[in-house]
Amino acid sequence: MFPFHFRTILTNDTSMEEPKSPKCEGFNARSLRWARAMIFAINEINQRIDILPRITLGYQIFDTCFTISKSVEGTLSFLTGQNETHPNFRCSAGAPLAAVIGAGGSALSIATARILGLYYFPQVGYASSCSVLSDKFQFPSFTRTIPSDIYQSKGIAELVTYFGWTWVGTIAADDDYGKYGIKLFKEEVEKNGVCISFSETLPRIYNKEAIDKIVGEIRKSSANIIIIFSSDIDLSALMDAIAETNITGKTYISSEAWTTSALIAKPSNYKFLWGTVGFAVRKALIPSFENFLHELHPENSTDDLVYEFWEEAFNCTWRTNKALCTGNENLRSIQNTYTDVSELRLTYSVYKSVYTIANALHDLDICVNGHGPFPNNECADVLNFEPWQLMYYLKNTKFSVFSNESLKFDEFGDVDGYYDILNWQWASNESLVFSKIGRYTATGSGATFELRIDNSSIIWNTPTGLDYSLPPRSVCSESCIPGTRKGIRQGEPVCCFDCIACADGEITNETDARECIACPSDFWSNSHKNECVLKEVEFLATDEALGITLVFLAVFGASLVIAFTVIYVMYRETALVKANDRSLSFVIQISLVCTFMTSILFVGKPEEWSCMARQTTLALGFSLCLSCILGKTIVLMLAKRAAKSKVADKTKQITMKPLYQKIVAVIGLTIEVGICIAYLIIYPPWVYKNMESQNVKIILECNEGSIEFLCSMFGFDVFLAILCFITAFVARKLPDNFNEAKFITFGMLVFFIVWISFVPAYLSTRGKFKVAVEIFAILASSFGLLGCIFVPKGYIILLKPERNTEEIVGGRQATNDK
Ligand code: TCR
Repeated sequence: MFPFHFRTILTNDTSMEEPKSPKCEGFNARSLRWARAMIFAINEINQRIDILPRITLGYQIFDTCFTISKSVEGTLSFLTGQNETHPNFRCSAGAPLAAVIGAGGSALSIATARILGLYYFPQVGYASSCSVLSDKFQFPSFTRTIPSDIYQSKGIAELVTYFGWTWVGTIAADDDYGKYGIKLFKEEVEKNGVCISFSETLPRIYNKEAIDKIVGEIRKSSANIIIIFSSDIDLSALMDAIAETNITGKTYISSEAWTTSALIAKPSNYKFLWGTVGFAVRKALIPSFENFLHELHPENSTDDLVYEFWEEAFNCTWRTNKALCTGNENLRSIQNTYTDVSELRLTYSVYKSVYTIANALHDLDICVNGHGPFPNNECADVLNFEPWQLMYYLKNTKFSVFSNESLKFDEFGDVDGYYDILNWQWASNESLVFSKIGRYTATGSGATFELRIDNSSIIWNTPTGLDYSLPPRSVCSESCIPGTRKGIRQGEPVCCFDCIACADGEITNETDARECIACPSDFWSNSHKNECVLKEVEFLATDEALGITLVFLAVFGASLVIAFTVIYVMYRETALVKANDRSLSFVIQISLVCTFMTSILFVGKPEEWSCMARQTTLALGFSLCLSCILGKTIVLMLAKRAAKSKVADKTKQITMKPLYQKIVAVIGLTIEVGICIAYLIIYPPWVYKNMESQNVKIILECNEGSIEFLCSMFGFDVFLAILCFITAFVARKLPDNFNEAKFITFGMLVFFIVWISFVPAYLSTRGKFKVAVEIFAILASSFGLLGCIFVPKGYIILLKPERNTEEIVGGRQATNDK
């Protein structure tokens, strides 16, 4: 059974007369070649002495018109041996019927196989590749010489994955071949994360609107790869429409049925179909087949079909007078689909079908009675056998054609998958050639497969049309680089997504990541968000400019204090030094050195010990300093009172003075030491990695432990300072040559101003600058005290020695005494 025509002519059915078999139209020269291949193979077998030596094979050819009803009709008339309702499995000449070859497309084979299956009548398909035909429950007597589409669909899916296309369109013919082929393809490809942009079905009967809709879909879609599963006959209308609308830059992936079809690969389609990649079944050179094709001539044939072909081929007619066919036309002088033997693929499949049946028959013929497979070890008779008996041999036959391909059928009546992968390339003469660029082989329903592609031999039809060697891209969204993640687009396929940059502190280190990963707590994302980098540890280091400056200032301050000590020691016998309790001044100097030096403890990497030491030594230093000053000011204040009340008790005062001062200093220091010890024992400060306040950095700082203790510690200092201030303020107006109280008042004011402004500055800075602010405050207040208490005295001692006399310095005491 061969589709010599494309379609039946639609007739208006009336139920008033007996139904007639419809007529067919649209001559298909390709299938004439197939039929000729069958005849050629049968002739060949009849001449061979190694296959069926005593038997002559015959044939009967039916035209299916590419229509189910016509195929069924052919099957019935074949089985009944003309117009009888009951099959007698004899042909019109009385010889037994062996098998059916056909019926072309899958839809037709499915229909006929259902009837033939009833009788278990052997059927060998040469073009019916649909996967459902492997179902031996439904089609028990069907075998085929073309591989099942399971292989082809998987192969195309493999190809799509191979080239990284994730966004493709599909077009299927509206028959079993197209629908099942695309279904299998989709199933396969979706496993690999490929998305289908559009999925269209070709209309069975020409329908302009449906075709236009598909064309619109192709044009609209961003998919550059379109997979078409259809026979050439169904596809040609769409291809003509595409040729008219000039859609270029798309690459079509063709199924076996149209890969090498002259109906599609025609010059008007070249400019948008070049670059097509397609699957094709095995090809062969059949020796002397070309000559056999040329032998076809109306004179030595009684068949109408040959006359029709002649008219078609030479564009003449046998009936009217215009352009009459003469019979002298020569087939060798023309080039058409029929005479073209360059791509004998399905033709070869037909050829193999004939050989399959002949070999099965041969096996049946050579059966030795008593060793046969049937009950009682009987054999079947070649001249009179039952269909199921041949079926037995057909299933088990195994042979080789042209010695390079051995044929055997699996339990489903299928052969192994073998496909050439062809690429439509421009030839030098402006035509297209089908160039082999690889192959796909598979067995066991595609469980094992091999895809081989020679990338360099492919000519691609890319949308940009620039580099023919570069495979086109067909993706909905370009993949997301590390540092970004896929963001789903609501209501769109998974292949369409946005790339969203990771948030700070999160990274992705692979392409197409679904989620960003948060960095571990010590780490932070780099600027590209593709790596977690160790957070920078921040503290006020000794080797940076700020740290060095502060340390320098601290050392400078301390040396200044020491310089004053030296001066005091050198001038210890002078009036000014003697007048101000020497030992107390010395203690104040020590405490100032101490506060200057504690600021160094704030610089550098915080350690457990430095955290504990820094605040306490600072507080101790200040309390020592302030309580000494307080001692002084209290004495000054008392002196003033005495001066005022004029109740002078010289001896009492002179003896009370140093003692008073020292007691006050010792009390102040003792209280502060007590607080400090309690602080360090109960709730000491510790080193703390601050990760919260700044994301990119870890701030290494001292956590002060108990705020209460800290406050009471400094609170006591403040208390001392206030007392100093008040007492000094009261004593400031003492008529004195050298008015110490005035300077102390002034120094306390500086102290307050510095520490009051310290609070907001400290609270509003972060990181290492917080520490720097504190150091500034320490240095400023220490310099303030130094400046107000010692500098004026130093000035007099060094630069105004004439005022450093007993009379002038002691004027106060003189006044007091008076
Ligand atoms: N299987 C198709 C029909 C078909 C065909 C072809 C038709 C195949 N190859 C080549 C014309 C030319 C493959 C089917 O329907 O199963």
